[in-house]
Amino acid sequence: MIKKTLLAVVAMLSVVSLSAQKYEPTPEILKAREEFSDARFGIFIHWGIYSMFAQGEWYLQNAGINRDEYAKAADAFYPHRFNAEEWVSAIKAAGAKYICITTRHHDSFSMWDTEQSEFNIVDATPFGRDILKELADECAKQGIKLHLYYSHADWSRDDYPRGRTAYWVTGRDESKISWESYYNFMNKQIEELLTNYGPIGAMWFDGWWDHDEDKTPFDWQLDEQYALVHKLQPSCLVANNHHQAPFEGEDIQIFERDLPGENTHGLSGQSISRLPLETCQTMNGMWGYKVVDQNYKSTETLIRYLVSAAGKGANLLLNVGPQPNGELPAVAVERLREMGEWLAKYGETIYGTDAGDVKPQHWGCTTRKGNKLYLHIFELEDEALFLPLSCKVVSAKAFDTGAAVKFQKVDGGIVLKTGKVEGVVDYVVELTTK
Ligand code: FHN
Repeated sequence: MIKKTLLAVVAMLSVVSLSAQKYEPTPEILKAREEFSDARFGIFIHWGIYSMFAQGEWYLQNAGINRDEYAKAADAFYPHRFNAEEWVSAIKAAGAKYICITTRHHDSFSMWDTEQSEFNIVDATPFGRDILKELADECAKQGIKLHLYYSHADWSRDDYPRGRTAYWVTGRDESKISWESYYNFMNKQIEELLTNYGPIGAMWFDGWWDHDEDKTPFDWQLDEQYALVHKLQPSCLVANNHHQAPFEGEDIQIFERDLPGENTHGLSGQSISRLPLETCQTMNGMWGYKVVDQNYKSTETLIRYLVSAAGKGANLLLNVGPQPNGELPAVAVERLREMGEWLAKYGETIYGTDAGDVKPQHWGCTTRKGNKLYLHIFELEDEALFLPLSCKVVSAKAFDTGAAVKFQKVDGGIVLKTGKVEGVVDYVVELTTK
């Protein structure tokens, strides 16, 4: 009896020490993290059969309908205007450096030719094309990185252990719930994604929160899954949108609809780690295509959001929800083009920068690259600006015209004689420092 208890304790301790094992990122991962941070701007794509209902990607759960009735949309999904070349060109023109696409969202529909389920774009639709393959090939051709969104939560499969969402979705056979089967299914899908689609920049998981209110903690067996990702592609970063501070084994910290340190949407506000940071944000109000949502943010707002993310040392992953016909909405394409025009001029002050020496202020924010400190002034009522700085400022000039900007050294920093700033998207002043 004593022997048995001792063995159980030893077994328990080894489980604890295994799961508590510290993740040591490899040199490949460290390099990939750096490249990721340097990119500063990516485009998120939420696309699936939910676009057919045109009510956003949560339609199945929000309507609380029968999963088999919902699945019939697949048989009519024929996005004949999908053109990977057009998508990638529009995204590149925006100045974005990577694309993150939903390979399988919570509704369970897979957007690639998976062997693990018939409910996928090749087998279940008359379209029959592997859009992920087309996109991956085009990304490789145009030299832009591809990241893959993958949902942990699932609202259609019988074997998925029910979480706190999709309670009202009917048609699922509760007697078939099996974590083992579901976990195996996910890992086989991940293996396909990381084997058949070329180099993948990051796996972007989402849905952990479906079990965040369980009485007994739900074990997603993430350690093993993250190890699988790194084994299949040693440079592939792991991100998980669990709305918590990062877990062991993750390479990116995600914030949703809020910049790091802010929490206006109730999904962020978690402590900020030293990992590369990324904020995902919608261009209108929803992730998946929603016909009534034409409330697109202005180009000025989007540019300032990108700049503000950079000012906090974070990337912006800006979402576009393609239409059911496969096109990106025209307004979204226009916003992308205008952001690209701005970045073509001011990209130097965004890409490859770190958060600047002065933390975000009511007037704007700062970014830094080497000995250049960039002030991004959105609006300033006063004629001059006090900057608390510990470094020495050698010169100051307007970034776009090169005209010198006068400044005066004072206790604890400098006073920059900018004049009032109004009616511009972002007045950038470049300081050379020592
Ligand atoms: O439920 C999803 C939602 O549909 C969307 O994919 C966003 C993107 O960050 N993440 C989840 C909510 O946290």
